[in-house]
Amino acid sequence: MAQRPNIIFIVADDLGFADLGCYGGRDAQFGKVSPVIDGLAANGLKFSDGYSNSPVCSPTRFGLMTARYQYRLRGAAEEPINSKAKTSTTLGLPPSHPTLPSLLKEQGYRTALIGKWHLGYPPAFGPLRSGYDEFFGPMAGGVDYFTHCASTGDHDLWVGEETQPHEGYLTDLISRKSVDFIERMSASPDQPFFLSMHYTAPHWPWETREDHALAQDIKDNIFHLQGGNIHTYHRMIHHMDEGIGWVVDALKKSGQLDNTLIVFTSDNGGERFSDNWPLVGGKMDLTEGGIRVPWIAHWPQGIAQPGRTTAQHCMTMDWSATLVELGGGQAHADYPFDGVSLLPVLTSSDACFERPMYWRMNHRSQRALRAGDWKYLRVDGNDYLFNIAQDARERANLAKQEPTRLANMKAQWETWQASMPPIPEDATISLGFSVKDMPQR
Ligand SMILES: [Ca+2]
Repeated sequence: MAQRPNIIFIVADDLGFADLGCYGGRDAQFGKVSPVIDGLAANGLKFSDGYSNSPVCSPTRFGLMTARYQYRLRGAAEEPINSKAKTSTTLGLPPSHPTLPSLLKEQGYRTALIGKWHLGYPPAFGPLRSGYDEFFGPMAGGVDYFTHCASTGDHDLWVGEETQPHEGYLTDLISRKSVDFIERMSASPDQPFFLSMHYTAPHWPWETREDHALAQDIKDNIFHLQGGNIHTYHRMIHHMDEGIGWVVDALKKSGQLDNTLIVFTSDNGGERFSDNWPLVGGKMDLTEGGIRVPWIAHWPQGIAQPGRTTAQHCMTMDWSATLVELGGGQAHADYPFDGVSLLPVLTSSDACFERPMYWRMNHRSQRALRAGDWKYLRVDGNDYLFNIAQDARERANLAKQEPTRLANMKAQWETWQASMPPIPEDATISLGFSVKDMPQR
């Protein structure tokens, strides 16, 4: 086998299904929103039916780190982990658990997380305790782009296990630190690297690179319910896209682009300014808009027939399993993967396999199963059945037309549910806003 590829795994925060041009997103007032990412898709592989492990931040990140259903870990029952976790010794990713970076590190990869962690705080938890050699970024669920303070007002930009002040717009800091990492790694090209780039963009607060003055106005409530618009939102995505362009340039310059796998996705469906067309729902929902997200892979030396789109079903933890396999590793015997490797789909242009996927949410007692063209969905005690291949918008409920199929899928979901720990009694749900702040559809 040739030299194992470098891996760069890019996660946007709350980016919706159709926010990118290559997923049908509209242009901004200033032009193309995501030309660099669109270019990666055009020269790589795009997934039409890829999902996140959860419709909310930290649960998806547990799935990403462990390659297992996040429901297996107590911390992942928080929807999402909030600031009260700061002193907790249970609400985080246990350092004893094997992770995507730790399994790659065992195979000789140099590992870094540049960007958001959101899986618990030191001293109980932290990226350096879970397989990363280096960490630069926030630990909280949301921080201001300029002050780098969390919603509590605490400064939350860390280098390793210490907070450190840095000047600048967070999206750009993440991009520049990533370029710096790539340049440093290129000094020893025989040893591959795994870089996690976890942008906070385009998550609230609604600040572009020019909006530093705004940071002072909203410092008491960075949920920023009185601000933002689609123009600001487009610009925030564009800043991230530019930064990914800097990373691609750094890879080209150091001769590493051809043998680097770049994966791009979002941690959950879009939030209030997002475009999720044609899907309904968004962050916190198990309708498609909450969980179907962009998945793009770019790897000139590895992807068969670049430029294609695949209908392969996948979710976040499948990518973790894929990357571990690609790096030559495997699951720890005590922590077998729930994720399924997608490597055949990358390296062969006609590979496609059955991949039933399960979700559950404490919020609104939601449950979902996507199996083939079909989806079983429960929200607020109501059961629905949709043919997603025909009706991704989930408006044509076929529950009455196909009662046997509904019953079978419901039973299948319940069998899966019985294999998972129950939702803990003390699990919390944190919503950033309600119908009092803005009207619901
Ligand atoms: Ca998120």
